[in-house]
Amino acid sequence: MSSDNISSPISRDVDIPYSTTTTATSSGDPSQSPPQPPLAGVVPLSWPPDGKLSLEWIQHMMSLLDWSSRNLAPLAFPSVFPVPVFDALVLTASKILHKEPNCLQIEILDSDSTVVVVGDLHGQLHDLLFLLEDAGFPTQNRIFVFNGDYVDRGAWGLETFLLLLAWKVFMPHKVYLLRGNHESKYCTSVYGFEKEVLTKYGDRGKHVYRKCLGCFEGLPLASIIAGRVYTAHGGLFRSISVSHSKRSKGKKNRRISLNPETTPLCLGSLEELSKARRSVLDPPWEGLNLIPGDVLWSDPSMNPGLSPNKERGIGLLWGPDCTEEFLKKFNLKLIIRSHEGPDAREKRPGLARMDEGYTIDHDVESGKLVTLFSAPDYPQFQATDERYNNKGAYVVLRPPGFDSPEFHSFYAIAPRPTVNAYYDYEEVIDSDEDLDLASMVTAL
Ligand SMILES: [Mn+2]
Repeated sequence: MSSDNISSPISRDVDIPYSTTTTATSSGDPSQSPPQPPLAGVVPLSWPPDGKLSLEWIQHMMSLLDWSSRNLAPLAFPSVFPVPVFDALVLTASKILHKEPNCLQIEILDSDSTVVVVGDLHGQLHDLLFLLEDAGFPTQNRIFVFNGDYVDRGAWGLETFLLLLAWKVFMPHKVYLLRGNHESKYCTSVYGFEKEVLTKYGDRGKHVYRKCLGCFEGLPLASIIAGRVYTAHGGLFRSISVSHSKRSKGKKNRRISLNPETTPLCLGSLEELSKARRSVLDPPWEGLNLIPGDVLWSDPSMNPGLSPNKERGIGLLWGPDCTEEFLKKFNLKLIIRSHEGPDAREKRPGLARMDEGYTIDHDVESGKLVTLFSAPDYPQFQATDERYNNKGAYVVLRPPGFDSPEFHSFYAIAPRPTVNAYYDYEEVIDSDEDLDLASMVTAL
């Protein structure tokens, strides 16, 4: 892996303490290089002695991550973000996240509060930094809901995830982080995040990766904003019907019918969602615990009904009739889901392209279904010269109804710092189709 512009002059005006004479060099694959001493002149981030993060601390962290992504080799990352700081941040965030319910109820108490919803980010740190400036930082009356897929594909998944964890720790009731399908062991082993972590943290990489996976397990699955808007990474989910055999005098010997060929699929309820077991490294595609996999992997379709999502190998496809049923049943007006970028949408005739970072997929009697994708110029690494050049978008929801989404599209930060990918993007398929279930079994 080549060094990423170490010798180029620092072009951004960042107010972090560092020595302008500091250089780091690497040649060849940094994961093969010997351990590096801390860089002279770089002041690493330190965890506040009282454990309380401040806005200044987070702003400093943002500057530092931006600077290091432009000026340091990946393997020098611990020089700015030492393992003890990583440990403290992830432990503090994990404790908060694991206590949250599967489906967050985000009540808006302040009449002038707005809610910003963000879709897939996929390690595109600089675009996230832009988004936060453009939308405005989280505040007491600006709530953020992130819809998952923070890592993989892009080269700064670790920075992206850690920054979001810091905001979560600083404002736990104003910043909400939902789980995406990429916050899993299987996806991160295929699409780059695992290798990114091992490269950046060297001999502590396995420890750091394991802690990230533990944190992913704690991420909630969905949210309901102001009682009106349902958000989740993939979307809707099935009912898990369990029929009890009457022969066994009500004892444990129950008969469970799970074969989708024989059991008609029907939509699950919010109560079922609340009872699902989300703390799994990879959501199962078979067995009893199917709701997390559906919520994280499903896609809308223009065909009516619910059906297995054969393209993905996990999750469901649901039609406009299901959107209507779900909205009506739970008195909702809007569904905001993410999960499909320009590459996925290119292969889905009948559904709109992702050029603007959002699409309105279902427009039904009770409300709408929106797909929101916040990674512009995605994926970062592409094998062809012809890029999608998609914009990213975020949604602002305003009182009193919070159900008329205001879309904000934005271009990618250009140029991106030059770095190498952490996965073989010429070999690994573009979108998440054809999930390799066999390798997922071994990944478990
Ligand atoms: Mn996804």
